[in-house]
Amino acid sequence: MGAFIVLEGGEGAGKSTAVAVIRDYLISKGVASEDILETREPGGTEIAEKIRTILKEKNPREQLTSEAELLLMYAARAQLVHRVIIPAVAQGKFVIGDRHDLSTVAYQGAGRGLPMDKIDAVRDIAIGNLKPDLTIVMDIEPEAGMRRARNRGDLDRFEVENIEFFRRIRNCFLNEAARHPDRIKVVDAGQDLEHVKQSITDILESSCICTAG
Ligand code: T5A
Repeated sequence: MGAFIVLEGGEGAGKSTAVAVIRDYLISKGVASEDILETREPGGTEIAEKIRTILKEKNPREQLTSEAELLLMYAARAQLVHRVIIPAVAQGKFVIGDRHDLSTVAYQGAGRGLPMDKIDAVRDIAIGNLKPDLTIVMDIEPEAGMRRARNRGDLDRFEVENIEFFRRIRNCFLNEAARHPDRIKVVDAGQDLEHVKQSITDILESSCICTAG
């Protein structure tokens, strides 16, 4: 049957960790591992990964504008959606996305302050009305998420933003989840790993995803 499941959230929320939980869940339901694809955004194709490098690197000689950032995010997403996600789901595969479109609403919309009507217009060109079957927002206090990110090492161009930027992003994720409770679920990502895993499994069990395989 196939599905597109997305993890969203702030820095250091544990999205990459959660991808593995979803993969294990699908396998426990009888989905073959070759029918599960993991993607990350920005990135996930050869061209999109090149765009990711531009987006993440700190360049002291030239600051990326918010407008260019938005367009590059959608250029990368268009490659991934049309080259990977849509064909895979059409073949009955499961795609687990480490970030997708809601990140743009949160980071470029709430974070950078770009108007939503402009974001909607670019999205329409890039990916049309594609929507994930299920989005799980890994919610964590920005201070705690940044502590985890800092422990991992070097900070990228986004991670050096101030805490207010990340507070706006967090509020946006939570507001979007409140507006669309049928397709966007929230996990308290500040819990220990075992509880996080259980919360994700509970969400998958109660969604149509559990009828897979
Ligand atoms: N961006 C992206 C936009 O601005 N707009 C967009 O449209 C898109 C798609 C991507 C950047 O691009 C921005 C957002 C990002 O700033 P990235 O490197 O992919 O850059 O950044 P993140 O997606 O934020 O990845 P991170 O690795 O920072 O966060 P994760 O994946 O949420 O966290 P994870 O799983 O790596 O965990 C972080 C650390 O915490 C530990 C892990 O072991 C790890 O060390 N951890 C826990 N520790 C204790 N308890 C738990 N429950 C834990 N869960 C994880």
